[in-house]
Amino acid sequence: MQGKIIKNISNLYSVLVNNKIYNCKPRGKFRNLNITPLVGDEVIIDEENNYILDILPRKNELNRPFIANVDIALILTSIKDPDLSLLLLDKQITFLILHSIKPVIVFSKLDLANDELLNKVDELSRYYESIGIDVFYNNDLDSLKKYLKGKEVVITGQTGAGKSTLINKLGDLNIKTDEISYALGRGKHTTRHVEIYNIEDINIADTPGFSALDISGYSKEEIRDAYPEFRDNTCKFKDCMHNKEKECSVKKLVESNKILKTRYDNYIRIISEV
Ligand SMILES: Nc1nc2c(ncn2[C@@H]2O[C@H](COP(=O)(O)OP(=O)(O)OP(=O)(O)O)[C@@H](O)[C@H]2O)c(=O)[nH]1
Ligand SMILES: [Mg+2]
Ligand SMILES: [Zn+2]
Repeated sequence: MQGKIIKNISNLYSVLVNNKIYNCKPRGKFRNLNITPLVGDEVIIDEENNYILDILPRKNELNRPFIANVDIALILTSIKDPDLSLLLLDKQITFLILHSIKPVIVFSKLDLANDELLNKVDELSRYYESIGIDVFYNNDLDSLKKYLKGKEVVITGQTGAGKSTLINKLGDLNIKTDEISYALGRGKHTTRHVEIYNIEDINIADTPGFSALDISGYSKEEIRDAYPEFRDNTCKFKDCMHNKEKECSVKKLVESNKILKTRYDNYIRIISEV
């Protein structure tokens, strides 16, 4: 039988087949091949013995969070508690583009911000939209729901940003959410597994949050090419890294505020980390 993995807790996978759930373990061959089934995978199961026998080819996959076959990733970005981190946002955007998944920003916790911060977020929204990344606010549920219609969605982002809260509101669900704890200065992770929820015709996966993202395994050039605003440059050198080069049209656009300074600074930081 063919079905879709909708939940994973340690080595147990919930596979949905015709509205019925089978809790399956992967066959030993996957471990030998070093393949891990992912939530979102289409799989063939042995429903008598509760085994995953095969995984169908994936459209795309992510390892942070672990998920396969998604159209869109909502990057939940709180602007306060936890504080807005543009580095984490830009890293996630780059990471998703490198994995052929459409990044969409959803800002949360606008109710906790003062006017100055709200103006800043407004400016950021306009910039990100200008480079082709759609932006929503987590209190605009109607627009978001319309936008996500018929899509396979994963919700990703910082711990405590409000991922589970948003899914609860979209679907009138009751996933566990919690106050973030600042004990030891680290947020507490409330969601600990990946699970897909079906809300009308939207499939949306909740995932555990994180507070840092490591984009290793990619070259500096790949990261450069994942910056949409660098693509139509008129730099002197075709392979310009927009970094140490003297004549660089991208750096000029940063100086004249046509390219957001924080986006550029985060680019330099990301390529220095890989
Ligand atoms: N003021 C305010 N609080 C919010 C908002 N969205 C979520 N919260 C609160 O933020 C806290 C964390 O929300 P969660 O939904 O658990 O966050 P999460 O992103 O799922 O966190 P992890 O599962 O740990 O990754 C909860 O106390 C929520 O009630 C918002 O827009 N405004
Ligand atoms: Mg959560
Ligand atoms: Zn350049």
